[in-house]
Amino acid sequence: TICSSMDKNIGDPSISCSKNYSSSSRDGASRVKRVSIEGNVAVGKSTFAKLLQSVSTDWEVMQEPVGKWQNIEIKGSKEIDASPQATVSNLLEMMYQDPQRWSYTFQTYSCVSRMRIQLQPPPARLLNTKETPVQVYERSVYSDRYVFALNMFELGCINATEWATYQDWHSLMVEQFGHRVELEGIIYLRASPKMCMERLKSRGRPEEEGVKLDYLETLHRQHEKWLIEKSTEIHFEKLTKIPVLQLDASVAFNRDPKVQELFIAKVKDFFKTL
Ligand code: DCM
Ligand code: MG
Repeated sequence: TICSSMDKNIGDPSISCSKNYSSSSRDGASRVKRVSIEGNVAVGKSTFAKLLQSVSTDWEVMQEPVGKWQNIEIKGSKEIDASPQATVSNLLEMMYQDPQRWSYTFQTYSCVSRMRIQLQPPPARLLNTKETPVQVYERSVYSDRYVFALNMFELGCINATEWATYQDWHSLMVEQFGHRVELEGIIYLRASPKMCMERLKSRGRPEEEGVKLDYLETLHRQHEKWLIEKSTEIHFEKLTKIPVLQLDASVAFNRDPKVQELFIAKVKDFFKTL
């Protein structure tokens, strides 16, 4: 497989709202727009999300639950293990160390944990804002499937059986909960894989140490196919019609206030159209 040819592992190669609101708060909640920030690993989504959070209290940013993936609690079974202490395992690390073994598990858990977070109702302060309130998510259950899981399948790290099961439960989950996590817009932070590689190095997340440029290139291609070329086969009608705001993240938007202003202006205009 491509995956095994990649040096054995990629580590090496590299609410509106819940329907249960009281009617008054539901009116408020249905005004809330949902937007996800998409983009390659280390492109600067978290930095950008923090910037957005600092702009307006009418916007609520939900970070990607990476910390959860690094700390899976394993509670000892009472019969065998008398110790009450839970051990933790790092699923992100396991996935990068042995993608063939762990990609399916990782993709299952990352999507489920994200769904759990995104199903939470918007905070109360978003229900009575003057401007349009927006919940901004760092990535979505859609990039989980149409970028990461699909990529792992194409690299041979998720096999055909795993891919069939993944798609089956993913479709069911989105069909059942879809109305509560559906997006009104997508912000695509776009930069070259080389640039992402530099940022990945400088961020220095230990699990990602062995990630190779090749791998970031495959992820870049998946983003492009999904959000720009629109050639990825999508299984949810609404998703194919969602407006995408593309931002050139190759500029130093974490340091340059001029660029930040420009980005914020573009985002504000974009939110108005949703
Ligand atoms: N990740 C993944 N599959 C997903 C979502 C995330 O492999 N469905 C990985 C990529 C990064 C990390 O999790 O190593 C998230 O970091 P970042 O937000 O910078 O992309
Ligand atoms: Mg991040």
